[in-house]
Amino acid sequence: MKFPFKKVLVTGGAGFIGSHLIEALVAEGCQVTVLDNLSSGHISNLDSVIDYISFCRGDIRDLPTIEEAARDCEAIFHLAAMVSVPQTVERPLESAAINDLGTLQIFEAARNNNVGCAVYISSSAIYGDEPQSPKHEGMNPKPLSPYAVHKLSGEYYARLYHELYKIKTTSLRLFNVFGPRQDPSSPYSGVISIFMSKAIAKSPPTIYGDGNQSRDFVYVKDVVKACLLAAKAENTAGIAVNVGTGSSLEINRLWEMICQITGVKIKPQYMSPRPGDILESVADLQRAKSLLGFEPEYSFEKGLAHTFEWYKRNR
Ligand code: UD2
Repeated sequence: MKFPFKKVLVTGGAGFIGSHLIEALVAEGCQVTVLDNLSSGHISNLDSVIDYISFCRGDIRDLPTIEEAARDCEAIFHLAAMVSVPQTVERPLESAAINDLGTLQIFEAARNNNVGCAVYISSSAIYGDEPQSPKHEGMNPKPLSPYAVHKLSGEYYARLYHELYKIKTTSLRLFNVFGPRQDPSSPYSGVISIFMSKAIAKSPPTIYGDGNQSRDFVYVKDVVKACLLAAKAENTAGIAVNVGTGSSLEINRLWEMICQITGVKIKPQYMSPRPGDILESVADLQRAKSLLGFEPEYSFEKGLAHTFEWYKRNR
């Protein structure tokens, strides 16, 4: 099925995931407006598409700016957020203003501009440390951080905006996303981006805890595919859907694989576990498969190989 929307808005489009999504939308022939305040994204992430998009530097806390960016759009992909969980623990009010109220403003701008479709990027964080595994969408949410509370409230707004105003909203609960352009510069960056840059620099990584904790690592191109499927889907309005791979990998094994691919042999340093770190996180993909027709295309090894190529070129 051809992509049904011509003019679309992507919030947070200069970020890691957003920039990959925009490349795909441009390839689909869409006119893309990007709204990003560049607080964590980089304009250089958009180098390959900058001549084909309209870039608006602005903040989702500012409703008139969003209204302007959303004008005449048929669909919105809402990715802009304060993305670091520990940052939201330190600054819960700022997180609420961005991740909660900012999200509500996106839906409100959609309503005011008659935008018919919105894809909202949520997170597996909403499951918290619920021990049941794999995590399925019918489970009770157990948010453990302001980030998770705000992502969950975004999902509730998404559902409300479908029920009250008939906007076709879908929430995607992303598991651990990795790939080219993920920024390794903060201690709270994704573990793969940190381990890659450590391996390339030939320095030992830190593993928090015993390294037996595991994660469902999904390659960014598969996340993009899920976003496009969600925009096209007819049967996901008001619903939240997991996006992962359905398999998990232990952090110790992850470092071994990164050593293999980068050709280094370095022992990791171990430190005490991070407070609140969850032991096992893996997505149940039944809903994604049945409602979106989503099936991840990239094996972990293939995704890691592409990621390595990028970090080598851009270290
Ligand atoms: C991810 C998301 C977060 C939220 C959460 C939901 C990222 C960056 N964060 O947090 O936004 O959605 O999932 O539960 O995707 N680790 C090390 N050494 C390091 C860095 C990390 O051992 O240098 C461990 C860390 O303790 C954890 C695992 O690797 O057990 C994954 O860490 P992460 O920060 O990549 O992601 P996570 O799952 O904490």
